[in-house]
Amino acid sequence: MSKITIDPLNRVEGHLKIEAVVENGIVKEARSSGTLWRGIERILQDRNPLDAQRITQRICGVCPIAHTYASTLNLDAAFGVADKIPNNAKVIRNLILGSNYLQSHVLHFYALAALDYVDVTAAAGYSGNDPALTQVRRFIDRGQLAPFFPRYEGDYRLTKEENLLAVKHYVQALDIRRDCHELLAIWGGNMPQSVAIVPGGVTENPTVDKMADSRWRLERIRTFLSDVYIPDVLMVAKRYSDYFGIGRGVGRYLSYGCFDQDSNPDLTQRKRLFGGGRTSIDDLKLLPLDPSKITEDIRHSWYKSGSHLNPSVGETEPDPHKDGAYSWIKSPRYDGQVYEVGPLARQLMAYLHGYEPTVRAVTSTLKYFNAPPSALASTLGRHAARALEAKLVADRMADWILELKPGEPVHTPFEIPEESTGMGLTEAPRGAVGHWVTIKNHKIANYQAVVPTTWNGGPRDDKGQPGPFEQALEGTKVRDEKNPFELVRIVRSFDPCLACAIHVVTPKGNLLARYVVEG
Ligand code: NFE
Ligand code: MG
Repeated sequence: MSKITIDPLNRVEGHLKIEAVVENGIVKEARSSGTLWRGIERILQDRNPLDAQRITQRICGVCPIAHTYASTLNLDAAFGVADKIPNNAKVIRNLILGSNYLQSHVLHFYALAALDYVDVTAAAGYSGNDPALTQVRRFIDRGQLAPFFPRYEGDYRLTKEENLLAVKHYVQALDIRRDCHELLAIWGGNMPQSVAIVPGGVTENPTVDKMADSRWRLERIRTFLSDVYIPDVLMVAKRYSDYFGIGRGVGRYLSYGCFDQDSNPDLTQRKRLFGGGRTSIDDLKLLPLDPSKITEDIRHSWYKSGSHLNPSVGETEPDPHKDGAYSWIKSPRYDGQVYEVGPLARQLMAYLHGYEPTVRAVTSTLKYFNAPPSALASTLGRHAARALEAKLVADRMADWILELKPGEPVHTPFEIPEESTGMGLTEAPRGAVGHWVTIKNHKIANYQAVVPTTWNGGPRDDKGQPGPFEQALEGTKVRDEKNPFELVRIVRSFDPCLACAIHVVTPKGNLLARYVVEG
């Protein structure tokens, strides 16, 4: 028996530790641990409720829009304007969230995950005239190998030509991400930390100029998604097709649904582009979602708050020396059961709701790989779902832009009530995100956020059931314990973000950097 420790696991957005106990080459027990604390919920106490929209975005620079959207749905409900959002505002909110999805999915595949499959050293000695490959070759020649190294060795399977193509696309993806941010900024003002999505609507008015500007930027992104991102995922999937059978995990999926299409104040009934619900990969039946059944366990987390509480009455009391705890992440559960969230969960739900483009995409992908639906519950299934979703979102965004009506309202005024409660459920790029607020004396009395990486990366719950990362790792065959490719590929397929799940502190007060401002 031996133990593999991978710490930090992430390429960017660190502080996730994975420990795996391996016996006879198989992972017998895995532990997922968030190693730094997040205190956003406590920071929000006693503040003006409107601060939630600004402060919760600071949870993360990758998905701040998911937090501005969830906090705003939360405040729309608490302020009594959830059913009064003008159509223009609904569309602009969706365009901002959609742009954030696109940059996040492209970032994940190229910058965070693809290097587990692509051998960048193929660019060493490159003598052709492609500028991107020449640039990478210069980095390699100078020995400037980050972010490509350190890495695990021994399982790179693409041909030299395929590797070169993927490295070229890695560089191209950086430009496409900038396009996504610029597209977002047309409607959201800036990225990260947009100020445009506010309770009652948005702060940006549609104009013909902005609509035209968005359309041509979006077209460039759509071309990249169709001609580069999806073919690259298929190329990797062909060479590593055994990963359709690796990293299955819990096999139960949950999504709140996202991209609002009407203003039903009951978010579980609101019409959304991708409908919400729950399902299991084994029977693929669409099950309803009742948010009162969501709880967070803390038996193995460094908190002394009550356990198994619904987030509407959730608590965040740290206890850094607690016996038996091994993570700062809590363990969200639905009706006591473990669920995976993310693009795969969303697209399974969209499939079950009968969303035609998803049905077509899923059917043709399974046919292409001659695979049964159960193959989707896997490392490659998560990558495929994310890439397909990016295209489906971008396609709809092209239509949404044309639904905007310059000159029509974008906002409904509100007053902050003395007492109220709210709940905001939507989907971040990485999965289900929920914010809950209690307002007393016009101020925030309690605020709770339960985010995708809390669902996926949490530790064992009060009953000892392992979280989704842990379940996906347990039972995995590790070929070479010094190069545990299988484990990093599995966890990275979820696209973990630890800043979202918990927030950064420097417990010893270390000096990180000193800045001198001159002038
Ligand atoms: Ni920091 Fe986030 C997303 C949210 S993940 S990226 O997507 O909410 O936990
Ligand atoms: Mg929380």
